[in-house]
Amino acid sequence: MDDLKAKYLDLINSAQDEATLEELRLQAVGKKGEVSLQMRSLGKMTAEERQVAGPALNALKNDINDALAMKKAALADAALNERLKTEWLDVTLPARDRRVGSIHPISQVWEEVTAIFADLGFAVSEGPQIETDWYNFDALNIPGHHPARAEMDTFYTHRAEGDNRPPHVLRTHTSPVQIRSMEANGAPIRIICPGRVYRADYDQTHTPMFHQVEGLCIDKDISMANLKWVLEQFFTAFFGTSVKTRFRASHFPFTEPSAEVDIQCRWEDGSVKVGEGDDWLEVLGSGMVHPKVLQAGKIDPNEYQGFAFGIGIDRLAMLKYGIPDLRAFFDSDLRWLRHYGFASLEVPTLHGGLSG
Ligand code: 2NL
Repeated sequence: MDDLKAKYLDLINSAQDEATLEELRLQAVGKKGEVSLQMRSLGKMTAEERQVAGPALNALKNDINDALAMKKAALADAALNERLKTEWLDVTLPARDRRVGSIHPISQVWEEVTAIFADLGFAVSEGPQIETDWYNFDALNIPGHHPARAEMDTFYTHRAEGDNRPPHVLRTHTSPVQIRSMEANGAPIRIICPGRVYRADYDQTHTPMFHQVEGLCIDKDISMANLKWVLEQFFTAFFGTSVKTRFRASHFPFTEPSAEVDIQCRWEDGSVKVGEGDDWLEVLGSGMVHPKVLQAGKIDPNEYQGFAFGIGIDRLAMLKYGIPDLRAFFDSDLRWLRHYGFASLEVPTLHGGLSG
């Protein structure tokens, strides 16, 4: 028994893995193991011999089982220490850099313009991009023979033979939203309508889809003076510097009188600086809403009058952020977007100078 004990404790001690330990367990104390065979021989012994050999064999079995358990725990410990040596992780390292998207300059300027007019008390109104020709043209005093209605400038939706619904167009301005607002809410009104508009035109300075923000202010005592003040407030907030405006007499079917508005600027090495110098840059159209347009919106022109204006958002973005090519806005070129885009947390605020 001492030989058996010495042999197995030695083998167990030098085992290098769990599989070897299991083999040793079977060899020693398994059903057909050496210790078990010895136990079977107890039956052939005399009662006195058995009284000595029985407890001794049991003790041997326990010693071997204890040694197996201890060695197993030691092997597991060693394996864990080995893993801890190779698999450690420095949780204090900074996180990996990840590419994040950016805000398109048009979205940025859209938000800036909205924030400024909201501060001036204008609500934001939006509407459908597919309109009937009544909302897009007739309600705005643009008659059937007007060149703006010609097929070449306007996208008309396809109509099947026998379709007797009114013709539908992709809106060519956001004015229909204002007509809908007049109809739905009546006067007084103080809204801006930013949105996508469509015209069949494509060259250096025109894309078939672009962005416009129109404004409408109607009440019992509104004049061109209010228009001029609002626009000067707007440009000064938008460009972050005081900007002079110049009104030039013009003509639109939906306003009377009408004015085109220029802002003060200076040209320098082929690029333009707004708010300094004594050149002028045309940026918007405006006027007093035509009585026929008020009537189309179910507002009594004898009781109410107001001003309206329209500005191109894309054009404003080019001016403010020095973007030279209009068409690049819609190329979805990632290098361009990363260069001209804004971080998503650069939320426009009035106190933050709007540009972030
Ligand atoms: C331009 C011209 C303008 C308006 C838009 C408007 C809307 C209603 C009634 C009257 Cl509902 N007018 N909008 C007025 C004058 C000019 O835009 O050249 N924009 C870039």
